[in-house]
Amino acid sequence: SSGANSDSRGALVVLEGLDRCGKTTQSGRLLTYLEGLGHPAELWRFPDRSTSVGQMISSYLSNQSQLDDHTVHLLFSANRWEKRSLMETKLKSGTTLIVDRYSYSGVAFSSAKGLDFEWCKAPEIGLLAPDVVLYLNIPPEKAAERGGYGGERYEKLEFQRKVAQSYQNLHDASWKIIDASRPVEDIEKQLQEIVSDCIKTCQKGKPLSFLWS
Ligand code: T5A
Ligand code: NA
Repeated sequence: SSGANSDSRGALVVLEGLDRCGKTTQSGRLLTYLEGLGHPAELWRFPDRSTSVGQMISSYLSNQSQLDDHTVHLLFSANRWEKRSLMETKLKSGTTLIVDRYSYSGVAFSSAKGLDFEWCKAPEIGLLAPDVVLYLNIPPEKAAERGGYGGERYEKLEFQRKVAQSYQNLHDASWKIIDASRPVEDIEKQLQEIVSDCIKTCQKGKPLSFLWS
């Protein structure tokens, strides 16, 4: 059989990790892979800098504006909420979404600044839960060597060390820890296998679930 049934849907695949861990490189390759298989897929990223909320975030990240830590946390969350219904529509229509950063980034980066962990999680409650989180695990020192950090606000080694610790408190059953220090092609192959399995499960009618499940 095709494995598809009336509850068949696309998979919500999230890539997470420190700045420069290779998320963008790997999301692009995953999209190409799925397109090659003829599977409907789209590449999304957060922050989505194209919306008006996203533009406020972008200006903050590039140090062109200052915002209170709580305020920017809620903007990152609002930026996911404004895409939530489209996300659900796409998944239900059978499209797999490859998402570069999601709620885990929101909590990891804000709590690394010292904000309360549970307070950081609260505004994410009710967003769609990923079917799989691909955590690209890399030592902060090694990420910092890659092409050099640009000028963005969080691209500092000391801060990235704290973010790595925050991420450790966010693992759940949907996480796969990927060794991201390996060559691009090795990581790419491992991700293809994980995502193919994940898509099959969703095509068989695995229900959508919600954060923080
Ligand atoms: N943020 C985000 C929050 O605080 N709260 C939130 O809710 C969200 C969603 C912007 C910032 O916002 C924060 C987190 C971020 O600090 P962003 O725009 O996604 O987020 O910025 P970055 O994640 O920093 O994007 P980068 O482009 O820096 O990192 P990537 O995408 O992880 O890495 P990539 O693929 O661009 O690769 C980086 C370099 O390494 C090389 C690449 O060629 C490139 O030069 N590379 C490798 N080299 C060797 N071996 C490999 N396996 C390699 N893979 C890639
Ligand atoms: Na990126």
